[in-house]
Amino acid sequence: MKKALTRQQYLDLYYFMRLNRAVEDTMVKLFRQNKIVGGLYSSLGQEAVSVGTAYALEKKDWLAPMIRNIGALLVKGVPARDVFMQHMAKYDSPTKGKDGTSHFGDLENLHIVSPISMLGDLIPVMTGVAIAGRYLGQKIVAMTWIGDGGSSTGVFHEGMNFAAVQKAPFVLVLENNQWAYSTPVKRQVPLENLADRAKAYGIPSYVVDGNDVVAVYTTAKEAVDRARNGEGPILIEVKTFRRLGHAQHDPAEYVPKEMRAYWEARDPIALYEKFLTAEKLLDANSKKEIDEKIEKLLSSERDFAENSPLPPAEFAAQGVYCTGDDCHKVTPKWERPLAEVTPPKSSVPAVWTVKGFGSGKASGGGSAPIHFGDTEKHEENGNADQEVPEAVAEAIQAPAKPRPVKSTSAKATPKKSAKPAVVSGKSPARKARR
Ligand SMILES: Cc1ncc(C[n+]2csc(CCOP(=O)(O)OP(=O)(O)O)c2C)c(N)n1
Ligand SMILES: [Mg+2]
Repeated sequence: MKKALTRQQYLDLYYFMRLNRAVEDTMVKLFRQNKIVGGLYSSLGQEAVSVGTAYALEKKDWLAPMIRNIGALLVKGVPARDVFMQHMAKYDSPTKGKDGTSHFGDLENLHIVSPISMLGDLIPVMTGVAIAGRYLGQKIVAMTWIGDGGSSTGVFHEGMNFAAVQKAPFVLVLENNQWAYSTPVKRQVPLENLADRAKAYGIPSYVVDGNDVVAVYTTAKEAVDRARNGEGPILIEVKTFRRLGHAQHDPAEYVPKEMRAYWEARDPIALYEKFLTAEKLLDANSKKEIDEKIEKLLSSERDFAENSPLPPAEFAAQGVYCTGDDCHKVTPKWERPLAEVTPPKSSVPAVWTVKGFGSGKASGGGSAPIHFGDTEKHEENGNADQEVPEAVAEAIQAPAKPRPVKSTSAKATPKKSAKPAVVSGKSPARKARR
């Protein structure tokens, strides 16, 4: 561990790792008392991953957690009581008892997208969030996590390719904890470093020790800064270990004893305490203060959760299907005024022209009359004289020199010029492919 952070940052990382572990320890107790509804997953030994990565985000940034990322929720500002109540299906929980585990988000304030159970599906979703932020000129970064097992799904590859070609400000943390349920990583992917998957998408990647919170944080911070500065998506492989079974029901007897012993000796909190003590950032007194602060906080958060009622029986039938205005007014919450999403306000110019939708340059074509702005007419198509819908006719200009390459780059020049809109290698799509 290198010393490079402020004292407050070091102590924050420590506090959140401790809080993460204490929240999950409390939930194990609740589970054994039969107060948790559904499964309970654990991130024991992986706290440095959730905390170190989420701590690299700014308040305006977006994240979407997976099952072992309660630490990331806590860093982003979710109160422990919400995590408890959600798992206990209480009426005051974010989903009012309709769903368990961490299946909740907060789009309004904390910028959290709810987890999706289908592994990998958050990758294209968060890529969309990242691109939306760019359109709105918000300079945000979107982050999500995926396991070693989840990195073998089809949607992982589709999503990463899409993020790469769009140069989305997106950071994916690949949490390699050596196991996907009872399958060891070597039995499901023939790579030493899962970060190598990034090569297929032409994007940068890092490999980092997931039990060293300072290394995780500094790597994530660099990745987040790069993504924010327009370098496109970045993959971080974090090597760590799932210390318990897949969930509470799984004793994980299939894990070799030596492997477990190796990683138990590398507990991220114990390692960090050693570092903080050696650097004189933590002594017995300040440790005791933190112990007491967390104990007091969680005791009241747990009381609140336990005292919250279960949802009334009749609520089970409500809010399941939306029936329109008699359920609630369906309004597009995320609709933006046209002026906000088009130049000069948006950071990326719209690149095709349809009446009422921004401005740009379209190219005509028989079967698909509206292409992205930098797509030139295909020479062989010979469709220059084919009919073009009225809506786009006025915007269509013949490119000076036909090229057979189609690009979906979002960078185009909305000026009335005879030159092809994109000729330099500066487009996000082109750069990403290098
Ligand atoms: C597409 C898909 N396939 C299978 C599952 C069932 N499933 C849930 S978690 C899990 C194991 C995931 O392992 P990994 O991605 O390594 O994450 P970890 O549990 O180790 O954090 C499986 C197979 C699922 N949720 N989605
Ligand atoms: Mg795994």
